[in-house]
Amino acid sequence: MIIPTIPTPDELLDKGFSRGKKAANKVRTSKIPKHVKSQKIEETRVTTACQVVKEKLQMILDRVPDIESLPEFYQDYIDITVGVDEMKQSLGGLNWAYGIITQLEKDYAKRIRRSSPENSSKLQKQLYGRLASVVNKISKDLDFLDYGKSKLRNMPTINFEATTIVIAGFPNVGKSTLLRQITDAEPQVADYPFTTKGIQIGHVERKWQHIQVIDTPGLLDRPIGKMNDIELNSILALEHLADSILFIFDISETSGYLIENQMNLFEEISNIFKKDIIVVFNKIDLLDDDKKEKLEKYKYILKDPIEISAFEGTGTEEIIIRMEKIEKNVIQK
Ligand SMILES: Nc1nc2c(ncn2[C@@H]2O[C@H](COP(=O)(O)OP(=O)(O)O)[C@@H](O)[C@H]2O)c(=O)[nH]1
Ligand SMILES: [Mg+2]
Repeated sequence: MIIPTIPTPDELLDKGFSRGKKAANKVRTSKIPKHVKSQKIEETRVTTACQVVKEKLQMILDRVPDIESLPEFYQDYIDITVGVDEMKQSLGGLNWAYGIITQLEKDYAKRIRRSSPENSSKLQKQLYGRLASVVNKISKDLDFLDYGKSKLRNMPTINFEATTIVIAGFPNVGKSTLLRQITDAEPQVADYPFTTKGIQIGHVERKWQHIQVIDTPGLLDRPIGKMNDIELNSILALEHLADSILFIFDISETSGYLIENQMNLFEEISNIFKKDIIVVFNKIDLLDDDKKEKLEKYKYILKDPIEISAFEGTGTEEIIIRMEKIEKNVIQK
């Protein structure tokens, strides 16, 4: 998400004060009748300082996207990562400051115009004090936006037109290997809550279709039953995106997980994601005859999964053919 650079209160004020001073100096050297010159100098100083601060606040308010108009996935993402309410509150703080400064500016400009030369300088100082106090009051809002900027810097870039497949399966079953095998070029690596290394998004380009495949290490590779609410929310955000889940079994069990355990995770994921699941049996290159027999039962239960070796690249074309047939979720993600 594009949040512009967020200044500290001091940076905001320094900018306002120094521009105010410059503008005032211009007035000082101009040909203005003596009896109104002091007032004009101070009025200029006051309005310039206020306007500079306001412009900066307005620029931030304009550039931060309206969270409610973002796709649901991003709203969830922002909520889990930094909190939508806190974000809105901070923006609200900036808005509040903008309004107050507008009032102060008007009020003091008027009072200075009507004042004596001596008084005009007093009023200017008073206004600067009040401006500083307003800006310092939004110090925590500016801090929060700056924190949000850093937390949201590496958000996943999602193509909402594309058919989207999310990969699940225990660690070491071959998820990354498959992603590299079927998608082209380097996958995009983006931050995602509760993933240790972030998520990876790979792309498959077919004639009329764009498919994006997402791997989420640390999220859809462990029992869901024990997760807390925030962890579950970060899974549910993926549900907005996924047109289908690709569940990978390591049928060689060399990853260290028995097929029975892998079935448990499969069932948890089927219950959470009300979607079609493409079931893949990986590492067929490592099968001995004993294993083959054990598998017959699971092949039957799972209705003929696609058998592949992600490592050797066999069987993977069938996965893509299945992906192409997925009905794209046309509801806003
Ligand atoms: N023999 C064989 N090894 C595989 C296959 N797929 C993955 N592997 C290996 O299994 C290990 C874990 O794979 P990886 O893709 O990192 O699993 P992930 O944790 O699910 O992403 C790596 O050493 C891979 O080379 C396969 O089809 N056959
Ligand atoms: Mg991996």
